[in-house]
Amino acid sequence: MTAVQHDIHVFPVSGAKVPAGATVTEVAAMKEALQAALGGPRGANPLVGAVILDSRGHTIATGFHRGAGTAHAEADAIAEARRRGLDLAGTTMVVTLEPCNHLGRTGPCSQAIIAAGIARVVYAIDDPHGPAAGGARTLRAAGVEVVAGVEESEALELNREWFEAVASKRPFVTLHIAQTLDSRIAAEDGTSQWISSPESLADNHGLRGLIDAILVGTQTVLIDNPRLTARDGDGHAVGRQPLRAVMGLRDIPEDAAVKGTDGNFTHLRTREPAEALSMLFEQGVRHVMVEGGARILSAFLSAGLVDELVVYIAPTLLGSGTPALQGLGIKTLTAAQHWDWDDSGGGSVRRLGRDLRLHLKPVRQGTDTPGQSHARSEEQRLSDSAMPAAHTTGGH
Ligand code: AOF
Ligand code: ZN
Repeated sequence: MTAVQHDIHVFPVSGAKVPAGATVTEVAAMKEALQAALGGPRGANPLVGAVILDSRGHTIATGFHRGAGTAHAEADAIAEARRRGLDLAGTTMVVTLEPCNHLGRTGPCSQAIIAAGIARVVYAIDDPHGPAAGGARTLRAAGVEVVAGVEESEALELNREWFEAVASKRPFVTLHIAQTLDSRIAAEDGTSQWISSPESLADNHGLRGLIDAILVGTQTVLIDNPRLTARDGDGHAVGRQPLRAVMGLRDIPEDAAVKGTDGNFTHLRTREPAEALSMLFEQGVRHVMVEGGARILSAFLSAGLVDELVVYIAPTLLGSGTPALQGLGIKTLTAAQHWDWDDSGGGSVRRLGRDLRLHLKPVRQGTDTPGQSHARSEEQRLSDSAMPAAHTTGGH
């Protein structure tokens, strides 16, 4: 933790001119904003929180980003203030990310801040995403006072996986597992519907509405023939539909349900997670949900290419059948993969009907929890010839 508890501090990070340091009140507001950010889901966009302070330093509005396609945190906070009939002239916006400068699906936040008459912006970390970056410059040019770098390491930690995905030009990866208490995803005879409760299925279909693509292996298509659409409780396809992606070398039957009729389908002829991700990135995918089967889940985990884990556990035992994972090339406990509870996007542990929903993020090397890199060592890889190919050296 940083020791900023008193006095005036300056945190220059952008190399740009810093007009003043942040006050103790603003640092406290930044902690509030970081907390508010956790209300949103992870994915194509970072978690972002914003707090507006009046001239006496009192919080008058709080906002956060609810995922790609929805209002940005700054706009959300401004809208809340407007709903309450507040005048924002002369106020301070404290936000966990540099306000965006682009007209994306929403925005640009820099213009919304200027238009609202906000006098001062305190933010935590620069936006690394080329098209959106540059908000600080625009704000300063319009005469808004800007302070950058407040609680910067906390803001980096908040979105560590997102920053890494942006830097390596690959989609953010959510891995989804629906399993029994004893980690089976299908019974001995191959039956797998319906392990999860209707509440878990609804939750998963909600996630499908937020992502850009959903990915399974050819094996899953050949055995389960899934549709991979986002559906409501009645089974009707609803909302924005993710790209349906299947990876693997085998051909996909003409009549496979996943092909659909809307053209929103792609076959990635590779067994390598890193290659599949770069193919998806080239097709514009910024958030992919990997749904299975066991080989694909294991290959992504082995490669250290999972940013977020969502596990639905049904209180059901099978005792035999298909295990959720096929082996991660781990031979000894010290080589185990460690995961952290992720409090964002609905929390780390939740009951959904009869099921439990667990939400986790990777433990990083160099963080304070004991853990190993999630990427497999060359030695592990060579000693495990049964694994599907996973040749990336990237990872956590
Ligand atoms: C902000 N505030 O709350 C977020 C920002 O597709 P769009 O229009 O939502 O833009 C997404 C990009 O905007 C994202 O990659 C990141 O650079 C920035 N996210 N910016 O000012 C926010 N979520
Ligand atoms: Zn924005």
